[in-house]
This record gives sequence, C-alpha cells and structure tokens, in this order.
Amino acid sequence: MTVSGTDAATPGDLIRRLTDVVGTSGIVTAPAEMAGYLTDWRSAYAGAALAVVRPASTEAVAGVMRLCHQTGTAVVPQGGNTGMCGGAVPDSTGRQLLVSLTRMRRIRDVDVANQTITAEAGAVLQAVQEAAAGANKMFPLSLGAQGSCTIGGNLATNAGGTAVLRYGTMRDLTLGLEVVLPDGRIWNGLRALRKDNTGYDLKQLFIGAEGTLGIITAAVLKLFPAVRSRATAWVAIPETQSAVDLIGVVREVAGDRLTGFEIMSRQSVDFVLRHSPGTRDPFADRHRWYALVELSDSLPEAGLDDVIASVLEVAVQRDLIADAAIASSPAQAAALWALREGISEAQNHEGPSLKHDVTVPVSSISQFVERTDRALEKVVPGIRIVTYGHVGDGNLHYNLSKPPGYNADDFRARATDLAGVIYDQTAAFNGSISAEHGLGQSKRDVIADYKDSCELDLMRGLKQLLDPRGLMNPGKGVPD
Ligand code: FAD
Ligand code: 2HG
Ligand code: ZN
Repeated sequence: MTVSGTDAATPGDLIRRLTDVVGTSGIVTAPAEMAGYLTDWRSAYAGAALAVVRPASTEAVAGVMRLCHQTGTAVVPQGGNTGMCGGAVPDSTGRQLLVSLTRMRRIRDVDVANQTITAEAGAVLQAVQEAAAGANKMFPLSLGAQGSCTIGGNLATNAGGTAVLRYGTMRDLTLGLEVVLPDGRIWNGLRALRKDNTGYDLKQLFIGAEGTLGIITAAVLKLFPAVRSRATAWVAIPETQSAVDLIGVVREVAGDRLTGFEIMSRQSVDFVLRHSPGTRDPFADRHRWYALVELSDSLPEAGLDDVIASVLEVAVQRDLIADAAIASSPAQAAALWALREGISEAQNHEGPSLKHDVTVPVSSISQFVERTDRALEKVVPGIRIVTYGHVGDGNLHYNLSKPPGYNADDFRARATDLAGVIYDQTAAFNGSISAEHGLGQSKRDVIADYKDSCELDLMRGLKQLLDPRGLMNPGKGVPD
C-alpha cells in the first residue's frame, strides 16, 4: 500500500533499506521462517507479510517506522503472539510489515526504593515477575500465557488476568512508557512518578490501543511487596449468585487480602478433567459451579489458613457453598489452579471454541448468566456453554462449544448469531463486549453496534491525529 505524499519503494528496495536499519539478523523474509509469526497460537487467524523485522533497540524501531512512514508501509506490532483476537496477525495482502519486539527484552532498571521496574516491550511477563522477585518485590500481573506473552502485548491489550481484584489491570500497573510514533519520533514518557499532573495522561492512550497508535518499546511498571503467605480454596457453589454473595463474605472476613476470585461452570471443569493429564476432581460429587478463592499477604505468618477457614464457615452458615477444599501445600494449590488455567487449552480439543470475553457489573452476573444461557440454548439446542473467569471483576469468558455430534462448520456458521445473543445481553446489563482481550480483528466491526457514537468519533479523531496515514495495525481495534 502506498499513501499519497509518500515515496514509492519496491518490496526489494524496502527490504534492503530495512536491512540497513536492523541488520541481517534482524529481518526474516523466508516463508518457512516467517510462518510462525503469521498465524496466531490457536490457528484461528492467518496472514502474510512483506517481511518480519526484529529490531533490537528503540532507535532501530524508530528507523523502521521512519522508513514505513516515508514509503506508506503498514505495520503490525507483535509480542508473544498469544492474543485472543487476531490483533498481532497481518492481513492476507503480503504488503504489511510485521514488527516483532521479541529481541527487545532487557530489564533496564529495578528501583527498589521507588518500587518500580523498567522493562523493554519484548520482555516476557514471567521474566519481569522473576526480576521483581530477585529484588524481593512482586510484579502482580498474572495470566496463563505468562511464559510467552510480553510486556508490550500486555500493555497494548491492557491485560487483566487473575490478580486484578487486588492490583488492577496493566493500566493501573504502569507509570511511564516509551513509544515510537507512526512517523518514527520517539516519545520518551518513561517517568517513574506516582504523581504527575502536568496535562493529559498520554500513556493511557497507548495502553489498550492494540498497536493502532504506535509501538511501545519500554515501560516503567509498579512493584509491590513480595507475597509471603497464601491460602487457596476450591469451593462448590450451587449458582452464580452464591459466588457473588461469597465474594462479599470474603471481603467481610479477609478484607484486602482477597487476591483472586475465579468461577468455573461444571462444563469447563469437565473439559479440563478430560483433556489435561494429571488433573482430578477435588470432590466426589458433581456441582453446577465452582469458585477458586485466593488470599495472600506480605507477612510470612499471616494466619491465612485460619482466615479462609472462617470465610468458609460463614459461607456454610449462609448456605452459599455445597463443599470446599483448602489447599494444604503449594503443590495442592497449584493443582487447583491447574483446573482453572487448563480450561482455555482443554476447550480446543472439543471442536471450534467460540470465544466471548465480556464484563457486566458484578451485581448483575447472576441474572445475566441465566438470561444468556437460556437465549443461547434456543439458537443451538444442546450447546455446551463454557463459562468461567474473573468473576470478582465481573469478567466472564463466555465460550461456546458445539453439541456432541454437531457439524463443526454448521456450528461456525452460527457464530455471529451466538455472539449477538451474548453481546445483546451484555449491553442490556450495561456491560462491555471486551473485558480484557481487546477488539483485534474479531470484534472490530461489531464494536460499532455497542459503543456510543460520540465515543467512536473521539476514538477515530485520536487515531487520525496520531496516525494520519493509517499505517499502524490497520483493520484492528477501532472501526474506520
Ligand atoms: P500479542 O498477541 O503479540 O499482541 C497482542 C496485541 O498487542 C496486538 O494487537 C499487537 O499488535 C499489539 N502489540 C504487541 N506488542 C506491542 C507493542 N510493543 N507495541 C504496540 N502494540 C503491541 N489475557 C488477559 O488479559 N487475561 C488473561 O487471563 C489471559 N489469559 C490467557 C491465557 C492463555 C493460555 C493465553 C494463550 C492467552 C491469555 N490472555 C489473557 C491473552 C494474551 O495472553 C494477553 O492478551 C497478552 O497480554 C498478549 O501479549 P502478547 O505479547 O502475546 O501480545
Ligand atoms: C483466561 O482467563 C484467559 O483463562 C483466556 O483470559 C480465556 O481462552 C479464553 O477465552
Ligand atoms: Zn481471562
């Protein structure tokens, strides 16, 4: 694609000039070597690219962007490629340039007194957690893909995960950013300040923008005291309202030591027990729903086992739970978390998994689930509803699998109708059709039906201001 006001360049010429910027080890053009970058981890999205560049410094990213700006070349940023919505996968034209940040993985600084860590965008989340732990601190973002997703991807999707209740999302965990703008300028906003009232908070524009406004190259992130004690319980609950009431009880009894509160339908747990080796049901009886509750404290002897036992006692008195198991060792806690973290992978073994990542106010969860399940069942009788997620944040992964014996293509053909049911119910409860995964290419068009038109206009205006040539991740995020 060449935009007016730009210098045309043949693909060969552009690749030569890009090689001058990133060096021969920083560019990939052989189809076999590019393949891994061009399909997402679920093989749900596939594309083509002019080349994959892997710059090793902010200056090199800026050089790449200057060239793309001059030649009107569209750019797709990519981190660990673990995203759920096809945001990091280029289109099928073969004209877009994929910019992988994976060589930029340095931890630039750990400032213990300031409780901050400065990491490059390609640093893997787990490496950042480990660097924090090495300084007796904690970086709290925690999610199933943490061994491969990157800080840049976490920022660009405003990732959530399983500790948002206590620590917030990436927006809340970020103090400063370094960003390469679409014209190649570097914005150095790497401030490590908890207070800074000097105008608009520009970093928040790039967080959650899914690479549509610029390339994040580094960030200053908040650190917290290391966790020294933890208590984990697996609880059987009769209905979703019991989960909501149980969150209230945990808050009453354990206060801000509540770190995680996840919910899983029986269907979700059945898939994990069937497909994840080494997992087992903690209870002899089957239950409709389960909750995983985690408390944590920075004190080593915080008595959390007693606290969680008191929580469960109150819950039994109020008739909220049918059964409960408290992990008596870190290994047992890990086994309980494996039942939760394994759902995403396990569902892939059951045919197409139609993913929906929604939030509604926690107080509406029960009614929302009841109405949505009923409406889905009418569209595809016998549909397997794999509902689970971060119920403490009001965030459910409302994923769907076909009934046994149902044709996979016929099921895919119902995807739009089924999504419509979930999104209409979400809207009816004043919710959002993307809680933490973003819009990417999957929800890019449909968001126009659910977002206020004034808000969409403002978003388009910002895109036009920062990226007037439309070079950054076209076809993703905000609709044209
Ligand atoms: P990618 O997939 O590479 O990219 C995602 C988006 O960010 C794309 O639009 C891309 O263009 C853009 N991008 C990437 N890097 C940059 C950059 N440096 N500058 C600008 N834009 C950039 N997500 C959650 O929020 N919570 C969860 O609990 C969760 N659990 C998951 C569990 C599993 C098993 C998997 C596979 C994924 C899960 N995810 C979850 C989704 C995903 O891991 C996160 O969204 C993650 O933050 C994406 O990081 P990434 O580096 O893989 O990004
Ligand atoms: C999770 O919470 C992730 O496990 C993935 O956000 C959800 O696979 C999914 O839909
Ligand atoms: Zn999630």
